[in-house]
Amino acid sequence: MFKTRLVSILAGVALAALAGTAAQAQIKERNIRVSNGINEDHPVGNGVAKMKACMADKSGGKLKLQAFWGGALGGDLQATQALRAGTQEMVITSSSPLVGIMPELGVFDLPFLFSNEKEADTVLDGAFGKYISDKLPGFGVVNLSYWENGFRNLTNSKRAVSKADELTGLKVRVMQNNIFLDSFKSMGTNATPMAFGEVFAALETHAIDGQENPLVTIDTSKLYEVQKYLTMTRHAYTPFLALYSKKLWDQLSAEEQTILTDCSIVGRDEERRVSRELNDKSFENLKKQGMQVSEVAPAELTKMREATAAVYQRHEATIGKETIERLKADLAKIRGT
Ligand code: TF8
Repeated sequence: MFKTRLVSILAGVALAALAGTAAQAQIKERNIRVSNGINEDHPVGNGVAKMKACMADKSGGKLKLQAFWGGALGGDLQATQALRAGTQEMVITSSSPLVGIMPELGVFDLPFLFSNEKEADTVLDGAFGKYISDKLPGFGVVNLSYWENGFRNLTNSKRAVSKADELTGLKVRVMQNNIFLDSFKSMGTNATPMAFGEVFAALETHAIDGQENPLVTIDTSKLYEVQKYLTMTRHAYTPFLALYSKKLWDQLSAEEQTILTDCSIVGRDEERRVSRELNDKSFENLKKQGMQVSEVAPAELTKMREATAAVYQRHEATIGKETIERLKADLAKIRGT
């Protein structure tokens, strides 16, 4: 009696192990390179660490994630082109520099679009995020999930800016797309597009006066060393896309694809959590490092919104009317308006 029970237990264990082996047989030893323009102490570092552990766990150590930081494999755009060519597996990139590749992505750069992180999460993790992600394979990349870059604020080395008209004439670096360029020109700055990797040096040599990025990036990329004034504009929310090369994705088994997708979500959740936690800490650190902070009064923010309102119409044809309308409809639903 005892013996037969033991035999059946052992048989069960053997079967389970076999099933495990069958799934693992669909997983090859792989080294997956993921590049990042920011530094490892940015919350993306926390997210990548979680994603890496998850992949090791689910693949029996076969799927390895190797991260490169500080633009070591090239900036956002360059790395994305490497994915499209199939010479690099992954990048965690802002959507904004990729607008030249897929114009619909410009929808996220429309000024003052999202009001808070919850709105961004709901839109990105919901039907609209999927609508955008479904188009990306047509451009040679697969979006595993949306991570967070965050709400952007303006910095400069010339003067404290708390009013809309104080922006006039400031030489501000913007990300490489026409929507950002138009928004900042519309607010009166002398805007110049530039890759992120060149920004620190350009600020240091005063080739430009200012730039705009989330507090966490201003902090972890040490922009406070070359920027004195911080203005809390929150003029745009940039998502990060966790992209995989479509060419290389198609060579993966279904099991490998599932592991990558699931683990990217584990990474995303951690990254967003740390990003929001670090936001306040970065704010304190920027002040401690000597930055002078200007809040923008609601009436002045309204002026900035008004100055940039026409950007929506001017780029509607390029982004696509349907894309903008879908997103606006989603936002209206979330806001209950
Ligand atoms: C920018 C972006 C960048 C990020 C980073 C390279 O200003 O916000 O800081 O995409 O990962 O170009």
